Amino acid sequence: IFGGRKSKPGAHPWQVSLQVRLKNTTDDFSHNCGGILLNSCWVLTAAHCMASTVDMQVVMGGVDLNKHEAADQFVEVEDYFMHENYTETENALYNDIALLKLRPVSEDGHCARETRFVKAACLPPGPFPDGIECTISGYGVTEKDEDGSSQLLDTKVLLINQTACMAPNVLGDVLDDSMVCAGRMQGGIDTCQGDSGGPLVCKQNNTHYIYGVVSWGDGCGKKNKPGVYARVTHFIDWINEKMHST
Ligand code: 4AZ
Repeated sequence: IFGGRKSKPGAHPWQVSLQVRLKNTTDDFSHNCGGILLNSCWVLTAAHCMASTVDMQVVMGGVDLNKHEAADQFVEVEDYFMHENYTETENALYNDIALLKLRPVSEDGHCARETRFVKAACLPPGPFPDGIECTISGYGVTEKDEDGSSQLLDTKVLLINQTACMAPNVLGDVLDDSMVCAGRMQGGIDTCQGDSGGPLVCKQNNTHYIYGVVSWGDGCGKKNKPGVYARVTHFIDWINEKMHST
């Protein structure tokens, strides 16, 4: 996160850290991407986070990846679904969305346990207006640290009109309707590498909705280069179909 501040415990209870097991270790994991808790056993993330597949765990509840915190929960990934039309080109990532099915931790079938620090985000009921303020959060690269932040950081961005974002001096016509832009045209406030898969959350009627999944950009925090997010409203049917399939 560029232009962020340390998140307060419990401020983003749907934020997860998607971690990959380091080679030849039994329980050494390293943060790879963000993710968003949709319910006890399902996490939404970016398809491009699934390149190094299988051996993954999800960590949630805490605000510092380097500390053992009472609120921490660790859950293994049982299965994953990448969008069938996920495409990487030189200029953009299309349909950059994936679902992780978590492994139940107990007899009653629950995976994540709901607490003050771990809570699902809602899927949006429909499109939200351009210009509204939404929140991004993550453990990714900052303006000060290219290794990312062990502390969860957050900041506020604006939803940017699709036509405005497709202007030649902004991101151009590589965008499609699987994407939504958010950021600050003046620069300095943005998601970056390591935030991918994490949340763009907008509050409407006192409810937090997951409006975007951190996907890609032209660098981080650059003037006239807002971040690009997988547009969750475009994928509601796909998400429900996968979650109800198994
Ligand atoms: C990345 O490399 C990445 N500024 C994620 C988000 C943005 C840029 C790059 C948006 O994963």
